[in-house]
This record gives sequence, structure tokens and C-alpha cells, in this order.
Amino acid sequence: MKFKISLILGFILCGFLVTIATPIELEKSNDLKSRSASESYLFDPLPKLKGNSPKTRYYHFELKVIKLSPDGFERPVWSVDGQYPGPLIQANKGDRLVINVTNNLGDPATIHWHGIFQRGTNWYDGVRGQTQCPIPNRVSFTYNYTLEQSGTFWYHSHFLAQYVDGLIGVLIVHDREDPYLNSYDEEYVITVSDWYHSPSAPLLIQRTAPHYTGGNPYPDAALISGLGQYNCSAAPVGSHCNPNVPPPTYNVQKGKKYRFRIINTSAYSTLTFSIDNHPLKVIEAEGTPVKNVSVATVKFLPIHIAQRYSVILNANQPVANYYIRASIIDSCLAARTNDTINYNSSINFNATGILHYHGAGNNKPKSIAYPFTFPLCQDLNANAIRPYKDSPAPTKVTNDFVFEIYFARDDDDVAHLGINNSSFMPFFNNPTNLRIMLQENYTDFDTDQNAYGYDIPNGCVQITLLNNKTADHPFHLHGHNFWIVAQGPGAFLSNISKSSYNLKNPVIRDTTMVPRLSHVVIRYIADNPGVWAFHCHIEWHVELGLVAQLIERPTEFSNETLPDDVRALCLEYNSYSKKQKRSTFTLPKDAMVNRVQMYRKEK
Ligand SMILES: [Cu+2]
Repeated sequence: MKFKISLILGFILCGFLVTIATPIELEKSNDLKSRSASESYLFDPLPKLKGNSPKTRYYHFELKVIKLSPDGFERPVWSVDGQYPGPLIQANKGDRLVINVTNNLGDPATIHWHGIFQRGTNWYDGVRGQTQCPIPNRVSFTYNYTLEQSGTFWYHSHFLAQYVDGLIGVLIVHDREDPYLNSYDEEYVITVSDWYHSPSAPLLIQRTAPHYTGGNPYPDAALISGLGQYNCSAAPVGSHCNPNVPPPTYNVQKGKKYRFRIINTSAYSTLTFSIDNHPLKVIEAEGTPVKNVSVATVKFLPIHIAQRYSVILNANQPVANYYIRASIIDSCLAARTNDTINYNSSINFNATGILHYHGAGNNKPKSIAYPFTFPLCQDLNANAIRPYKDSPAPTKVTNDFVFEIYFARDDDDVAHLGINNSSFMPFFNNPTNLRIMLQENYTDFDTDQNAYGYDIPNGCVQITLLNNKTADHPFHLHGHNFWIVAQGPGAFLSNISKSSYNLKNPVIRDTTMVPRLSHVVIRYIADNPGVWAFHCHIEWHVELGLVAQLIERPTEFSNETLPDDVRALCLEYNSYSKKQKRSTFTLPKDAMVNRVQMYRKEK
């Protein structure tokens, strides 16, 4: 108990108040005070859902910038409801979510619901320039979609590098038919991530500056569930730093089993996750339950950006405290040079938390880390995460794309990444799905739209992604998950043997690491008309253009009608951005939007 009280005090000290976004009744949805603000979720077992399903669950998000000190170092955080990570959304499979977002950030925003298919609601996928116009400051917008999946998901801003500034949260969808439902007593959520002390806007401006050659900004900290331990003696003079951030602590009772849902919400980093003395049994990869096999029990869980796993921990060790460890694998980052933004970072790559057995007292853990063995910068062993239900990949490919990762410097000596010799450049005020519905033909789009279309209903799309560059790229597909039919070294088509494709029992997920000098071949069914992003999830690489747009079944999709509120958002955004240009005061992020728009005009 004492342990818990000190933890709560610590939270208050470092400016934290983690709460559940309690579903609220529609008629109260404008009354923020009606929500409970005292229940935590990150360090308590997930509360049981109330009410029968399927039902509609209402949430109200207020986006606002507040000061927080996740790793001790105080900085402005772009937050949902003043929390980092943002509030928990929980629902059952089949439920509808209605999430009213009021933007008080001072700059535009969108929210993407990572991993959610958005079947029939492409316009609520939350991708600026592709599925919606950004929500201007002081404007509210409501996302409204049905959950046909279950598993561990998350949400994050998809507007410039805003999610790196803290605008992320957890989305859990339960399923009464989950095959592992009776295999654990309680469940917890853990986020792992890198963290920066500078807001993203100046970092992004430097990253995209002419003549810059230093790679991605170097992070300052590793966090577990939004808490880290920065060495405050390295903090610059005049900054505020609290050296006593409490360790993220998870309480267990000997003899019980726990499901931990683990999400990597980083901008740039691969992490490994482990708990001393406790092997972890993987039961879910990104919404897909996985087979009950011995190889699924691991000591280390490598988890790349935007990936999620559920594991079962058996609290069968002697009553004590044990370290929870999340370590950034620095060899998956590009080596920092004197030119790298934040080269002088005093990062501790290893974040620690505590697994606290009931009755163990408050002493520091004495546990020792497992010896480190991990195939660097690769996905978790495929044999650990084969789908629980056999799910062979489709054999007849109807649309076959080859995407080669592209890197170049333009005439201004600005770095660009892209697909097939083309760096993606979004139109903030004219999203692609609107253009399709206005009967524009994607084949007439500018090359920099990186638009790839396919029109066969329920056809099988295959993407062969070749990474012949020297950086690792975790790729995410919107609107779908996919079968990974091949993955391995060699970045040329000649390295890939079709006879070695695994079509029988391939891994299914929505985010996969494509290491340097390697390839991946994925397949999915064209069963979801819309505009879907396929992109590297290193946020700095997104902004450099490493994005493709998949135009799925445009013939049908062009007959859809954009809901009035989504269309109205573009009018509001246009009038907002015009006002911003006239104003002498613009926030850095608006300056960046203007810059992108100017870039378009100049072309
Ligand atoms: Cu990348």
C-alpha cells in the first residue's frame, strides 16, 4: 500500500494525472467535468467494461498543450485531456466509437486509429492530406466508426510530427471469443517509446533543411508507460528537471497470470522489452491471436515502432520486486555524427520499471537482466506469432506492385525519401479521398502523390518492398492487415525466390520491420474501398516523403459521398490557414504547413 501511495505522490509531483476516458453519455458530451478524472489505467489492471455489446461508446477528447515531465525533464506536451499517454479507449468487438475531438492545441491536428480497418469510413482514418483536412485550432470534429476487429491498438496524431510531441493513446478492443480469454486473471497496458526534450517542430525544420546530412534527431530518453529516468545533471541551465520520477510499477500477486498489452509508440526507435526472471508468452500480434507453441515464450520481445503484442506473464517467482526493462536498440538507429540533431543527447537507452509482487516491500529489485540475445532490427521470430486459426494467404495475385525505397537530395540539397523515385508531398487542404469522390482519376495525379490504384473487388494485392538502403524502415499499412509471405536479406527482385513464399501459415500483422538491405513481400485482400496510406512509421521519414497512397477500388469509392462534417472541415481549414498567413504570429508548425504549401506553389 505504502508503495502505491508513494507512487501516487510521485505522479502528482511530476505533473501526471493519468485517467481513464470514461465513456460518457451523448447528452453530456460537452461537459468535460462530468468525466471521472481520478482513475488511473496504465498502472492498474484494465477496468472491466460495463454495458452490453454491441453498443455505441462516446468519448470526448480535448487536445491541449500542457507542461509535463515524463522523464523528469519539463517540456510542453501535445496532449489529449492533459495526459501522456492519452486516455484509454476500451470497447468490445462490434461496438461503435463516437469520439468528439476538440482541438485547443494552437495548431491543426488529426487523429489516426492505428490498426483499425475503418471499413466504409475511410474518411475517419485521420490522415491529413489523404483522408481528411486537418482539424483547425478551436474546431471540434467527431470520428465515428465501428469495430469489427479485436486486440491491441493505439491512436496518434497524423499531422506533421505531432505524435512525437505526445499526442498518442491506447485503444483496446475485447472479444468474448478470444481464445486466450481464460488464460489470465488480469490485464495491463504498457507503452514503450523514445522521447525528445525539444518539441518536434524545430527538429523537423532542421531535419528538412538544405545541406543537412545528420540523419534523424537523436532522442533524449526511453520511456515505459510515459515514465523515464533522465539524468537531470545533464539538463541545460534554466530548464526544470525532477530527478525523482517514480519508476513505472506494475503490481502482481503470486500465483496469478497477467496479460500485458505492449505498444511501441516511438518516433524513431526499436525497443526490446523484458521482465527479469519472467519469460513472456506471446498470445497476440496486432489484433491477431497467435498459436499456442513453446517458441512463443520469449525472454526478450523486440518491438518496432507502432507494433503491438500481448504476452502472458506467470507470477510464479518468489515474492520480490523485479525489473521491467525497455531498451532502445541503438544499433537500429543510424550512428550519430557531429552533424546529428541533438548529437549531445545524454540518453539512457535503458528504461526500467518494477514488477512488484504483493507483499514484497519497497526495496529496489535485485534481479538481473537476461543475457541479451536478439537478432538486430528484425521482426520477432515468425514461428512465435503464426495466427491461432490457420489462415493461408491467397494464391492468385490480381495486382502486383514493386516498391523500391528511394533516397535523394533535391536541387536545394534537401534530403527526401520516397517510393520508386518519388517523394510523397501531401495536399493539406485537398485530401486524396475527396479528390477521388470529385471524380479525379488517380492516374492523372502528380507523380509526387505516389498513388497506386487497383479496382478488382476482393482481388489479392501483393506488394514487394525492396529496401536497398542502409536504414531500417518499419512499414505500416492502413485499412488492412496483411500476410507476410516472404521476408529476408537481399533488396533486389533477383534475391527473392517465389518458390520459397510461405502461403500456408504466414504471419498476419499491420506493421513490419524492413531492415536495411532486405525485402518483404505482403499480400492483402482488396475488400475495403478507400484511400489507404502505406508508409514507414519512423515519423521523420514520413515527413521526408516515405509514403505511398493505395487507391483501393476507385470505381466504387468515387461514388461514395463524403459526410458533410468531413467536407466542412476543409472549408474551415482553408479559412483558418488563410488567416494564419495574414497573421504576424504563427506557431512553428503552421510555419511548416505554410512552407509545404509554398513548396507546392513553387513547383
Ligand atoms: Cu523509415
